[in-house]
Amino acid sequence: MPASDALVESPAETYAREGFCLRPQVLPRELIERVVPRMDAVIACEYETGVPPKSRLWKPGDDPRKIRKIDMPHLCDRTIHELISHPALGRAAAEITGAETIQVWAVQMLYKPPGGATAGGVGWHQDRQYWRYWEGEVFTAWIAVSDVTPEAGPIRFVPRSHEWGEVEGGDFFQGRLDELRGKIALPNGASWSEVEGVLPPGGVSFHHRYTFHGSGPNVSAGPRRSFAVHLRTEKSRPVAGAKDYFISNLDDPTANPVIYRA
Ligand SMILES: O=C(O)CCC(=O)C(=O)O
Repeated sequence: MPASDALVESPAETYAREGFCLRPQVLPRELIERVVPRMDAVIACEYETGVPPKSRLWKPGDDPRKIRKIDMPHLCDRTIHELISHPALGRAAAEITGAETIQVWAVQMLYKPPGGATAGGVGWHQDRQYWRYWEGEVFTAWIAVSDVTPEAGPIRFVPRSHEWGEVEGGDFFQGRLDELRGKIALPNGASWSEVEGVLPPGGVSFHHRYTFHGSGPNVSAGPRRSFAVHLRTEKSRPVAGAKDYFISNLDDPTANPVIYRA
């Protein structure tokens, strides 16, 4: 091996150390281009399959400055399903975790309108705080559908925060990031820094369930379009006795496709 190759870190090493990694080229551009109008259809409550999403925080007529968060949009639309179950996503997820099996267990469509409103932001949080019904290896792949520049309100990751365990104070729904940051009590010796997940269309970031992340308003000229795809490996299981929609359908390949097997 040439000496220079030994210095190049793998995405798996970055993910393990920092709690996140960025993969700028994962999904085909032609698929991304086909997904854009399908997102608009779902936002407009037009469901190709006739099946509505599990839930939606925004509907036509609501405040246009607010983020559109729609859960399980792949139930509504075949092209969105093709995207979130694409084998390249499964391979990239397996590469960073070393997993034998990768399964999708939840999807959020996130459309952040331009205009820079605070209501478009996502507050600092750890995904784990919302996932009480899982134990073991569950994590997130975030797919950029638009060009996610620094102006578009990219995700901001706090490097190495996945080593802190669970920390009180996070809130996805509180978009005033500076205010929220003051309420998060860091463990002794921990320090807070932020890295922006800037990605082109078709790029993907992966983050650990304990990694603190959030995102500010979109001050670019167009919408920030993305999907947060929540994944599990064979090293995860529903908590015994827990009940939740997201662990009730794991044998259903439409809702919860397996996207990688070694
Ligand atoms: O899209 C964002 O800005 C945040 C998404 C998020 O919280 C997640 O993917 O877990």
